[in-house]
This record gives sequence, C-alpha cells and structure tokens, in this order.
Amino acid sequence: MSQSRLKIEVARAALSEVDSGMVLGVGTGSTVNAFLDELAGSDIQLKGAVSSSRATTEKLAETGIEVMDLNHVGELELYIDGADEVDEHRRLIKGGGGALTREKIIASASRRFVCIVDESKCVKVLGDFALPVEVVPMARAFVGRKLVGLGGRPELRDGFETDNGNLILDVRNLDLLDPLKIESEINQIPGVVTCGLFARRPADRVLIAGEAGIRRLG
Ligand code: ABF
Repeated sequence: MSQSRLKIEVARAALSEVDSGMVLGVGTGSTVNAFLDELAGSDIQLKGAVSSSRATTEKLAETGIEVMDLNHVGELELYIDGADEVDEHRRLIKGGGGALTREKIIASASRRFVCIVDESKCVKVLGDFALPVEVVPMARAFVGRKLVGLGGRPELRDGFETDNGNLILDVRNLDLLDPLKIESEINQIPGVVTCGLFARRPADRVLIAGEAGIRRLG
C-alpha cells in the first residue's frame, strides 16, 4: 500500500478518537491534512480547533472549521498530530514541517495527544531523522556550538523561517538513547525556543497504519 494510502487509513482511524462538540488541537503535515479531509467527510461537528501553524489554519478555513485562540479555550481535551519518528515508548521526533513550537505548546495544553503515522515513521531508537531545534536568530551560531558540544552536527535549514520568525537547526549524530536527558539538555541552552524531541511530553496514543492494518500504542 502506498504511503499516501496509509496516511488516509490512519487518518480515518483517528476519527474514532474525536467527538462532536470538541475544540480540537490540530497539528501540521500531510497526515494531519488527510485527517482533516476525512473529518470533513464525516458527520462529526467540531465546536472549533486550535491550530499549530499557518498552513493548518488555511486548511481548517477550507474545511469551514472555526479556528480558536488557545488563550481563550484553556485545556484542550484532544490533540491530533503527525510525527517524523516514533519509538515504542510513544516518544517522538517532530518538526520536519517546521511547526514544532506551536505543536509542542498545544500537545502540552491537551489532556490527550493522539499521534497518527504510517509505519515508515516507526524506529527502535530515535535519531535517524535529523532533530529539528528552533532557535532565536541572534543565537544561531551560539546554539550551534553548544549542540556540537553535545556531539551533534547542526545544519541551518536554509531559507526557512518558522511562523514565529525563528530559524531551525537540523541536528544529526546526537545519541538519543536517552531522549528525556537530551531533550532537557537542549531545552537549557539559551537561545533554544523548542527542541523537536517529544519525550517529556510523549504521545498518549500512537495509531500506526501498516500493510497489516492499524496498530495502536497506548
Ligand atoms: C508534524 O508532522 C511535524 O512535526 C512533522 O514534521 C510532521 C510529519 O509530517 P507528515 O505527516 O507529512 O509525514 O507534526
């Protein structure tokens, strides 16, 4: 089955997590877009959504779902989002799409975070995918040096600015055997806005679409 077909399968499976009347936290990426398409075709009527990026805001507008301000809705019941990598402990690497800061904010402000992926995202140990780190522009070189000190090989994401006006360093070669420790260490570096490791706040459930159907973690 093609990857795009698997994304539709897992998007469809995620509908069972959603109730009408909810204010839903909505992530970013092609799997989330497939989920929004499936949602539009269902009889689920949301009260509104909190968006993790300009791209998702545009997609929500297309599907006629009211976009709401997180400051006005308080804790969310549910957040649906994709990921770039997921391990068996439901810890994630996110940020390939550059929306990691708002994604992590909304995931942390949600009672439940359900992550939807195709099987190509599943790994034993995180780190094949370069770890995105959002940084304040004036601190790019400083943070880069600190990441080298942690064993990383940071690379500036060329020509990319986040929705928050920041830059992204994609970091290879980090030892992510203990993602909690590395996430905390990177969070401490002055100038870092967000680390793309979701280990301190993992997904509560991961839905994984594969050839054999949908597998559930959590
Ligand atoms: C988003 O999901 C990003 O963090 C991550 O890059 C993306 C994965 O995108 P896709 O669903 O298109 O593979 O949350």
